[in-house]
Amino acid sequence: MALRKILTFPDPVLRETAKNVSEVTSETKTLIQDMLETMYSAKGIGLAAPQVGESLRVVVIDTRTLDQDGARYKSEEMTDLEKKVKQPLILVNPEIIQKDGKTTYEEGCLSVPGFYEEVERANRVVVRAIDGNGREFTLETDGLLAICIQHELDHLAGQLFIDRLSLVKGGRIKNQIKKHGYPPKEAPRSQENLPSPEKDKELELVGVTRAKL
Ligand code: QAP
Ligand code: CO
Repeated sequence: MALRKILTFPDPVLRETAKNVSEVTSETKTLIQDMLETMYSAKGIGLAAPQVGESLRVVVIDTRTLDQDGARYKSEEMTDLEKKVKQPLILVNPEIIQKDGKTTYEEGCLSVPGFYEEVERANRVVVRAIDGNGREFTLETDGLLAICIQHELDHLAGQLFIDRLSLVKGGRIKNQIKKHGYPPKEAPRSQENLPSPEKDKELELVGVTRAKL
């Protein structure tokens, strides 16, 4: 297993139309495992293959994952329909065959780190796909899982959540990123200034001891 590099907007690979997987091979399975590892490591709830530079119709999702502060994805409890879906969810060549209702959620994306905006989506979806073992299946769901599926399927069509905002809002974000790049990634606050032998040694080297702080 290996971590893969996550591409960020404006990388052109994110704009490509992903290709169907013709057969689930050992290579596909390795990609799926790597994507799961990469998603969990990045504290994400969903990842599409184009985000790791593979222009293929492969998606991994685990909406049970909570962010470190437990806040980002809290919202409601899982719905009954969501609970019926086994996670992590692997979707190869997925198609939304039915959708209805409307819902909004403050979405983010590992390929647009640090930006979060309300996006409108269908409330309930029915999806047909192939699983990680090459078997076709159909699922029905709603809640955060349905939102995440729609977000990830957008990636397979070269679409990002910032394309679904108003021209003004989306344009501002895109221009800001192109001009100034991404905001510095915040360090895990809980670890930053904790006393530790490593930190003490670091301070010693600059001639400071913890008592003087
Ligand atoms: C898509 O997004 C999604 O900016 C998955 O600094 C998001 O996993 C679907 C993440 C919300 C439905 C609702 C984003 C992690 C993770 C960041 C993600 C960040 C760290 C995003
Ligand atoms: Co995304």
